[in-house]
Amino acid sequence: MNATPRRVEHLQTDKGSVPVYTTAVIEQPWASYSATDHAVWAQLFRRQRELLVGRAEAEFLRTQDAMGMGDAQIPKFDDLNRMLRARTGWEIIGVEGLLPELTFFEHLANKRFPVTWWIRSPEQLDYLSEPDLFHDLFGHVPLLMNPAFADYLQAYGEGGVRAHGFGIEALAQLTRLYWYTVEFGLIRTAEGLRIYGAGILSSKGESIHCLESAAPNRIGFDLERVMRTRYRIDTFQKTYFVIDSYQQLMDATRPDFAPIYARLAGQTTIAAGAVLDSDTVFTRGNGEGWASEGDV
Ligand code: HBI
Ligand code: FE
Repeated sequence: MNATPRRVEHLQTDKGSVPVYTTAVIEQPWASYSATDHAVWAQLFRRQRELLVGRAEAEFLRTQDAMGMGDAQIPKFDDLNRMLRARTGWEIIGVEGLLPELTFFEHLANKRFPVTWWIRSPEQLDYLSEPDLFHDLFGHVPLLMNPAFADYLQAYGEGGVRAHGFGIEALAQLTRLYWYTVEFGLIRTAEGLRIYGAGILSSKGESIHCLESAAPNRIGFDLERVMRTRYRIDTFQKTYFVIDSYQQLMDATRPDFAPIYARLAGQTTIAAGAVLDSDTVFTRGNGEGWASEGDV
């Protein structure tokens, strides 16, 4: 019997919250989940599923069902992996917390999606500052069954590994791309705008805010525009970028990024809430409640 893996979380110091990184790949210690862990999963699962009907992209919800995710218990990675391997060749691997960027990119490039093994406590139902099992499994894993999205994520990982040779500005640009697509992306469907970003899908407040609030901008996806746009980590996003299809993401990521990094090197970044003349604007936000500082 293996020891239970560590639960690696940020450190609270006199300088504020400091992220802690880990590289271990571990077996999901499924037998060690407590009744409280399963109850937290069940509560979050039911709450989000109720909210997401008519808000999440329909395929996301269908895929969750098809994968057997439900409120009865925390899913087993092995069960999900059988379906993922058969469908797109991806697998999920258990991790203890945040990975260093390059390690994270290498896993994606090899079609391995890191999933945090531990779940938040009942006191953290609405917010925590790092990924946990609910965010990773509920939010990210269903889309790994979609071939176009899965290819995009792999290409993204390969791009990330290469970007390490281009310096920190290129890495910042790639992080913005991940943030505004994989984490906070919206998609245009025949029924209207829908959510596909995992950071929204796993958040009660943002699931409603991103579609219904008058505050944020909703702007058509444009690769270089997104790579220049700063973002929020501690409040709802000021801007959401809207794709037409997962294929659009894959097509945008196919070209060599080296000329893009070179072109962007001469340009300023864009504030999280800015709207440009060149944008395709679906909604111009009224900015209500926006903090004036704090874009990263
Ligand atoms: N590690 N476990 C984990 N999960 C993430 O989403 C993650 C990470 N390390 C780095 C990282 N994300 C970011 O750098 C992405 O923005 C690329
Ligand atoms: Fe995430």
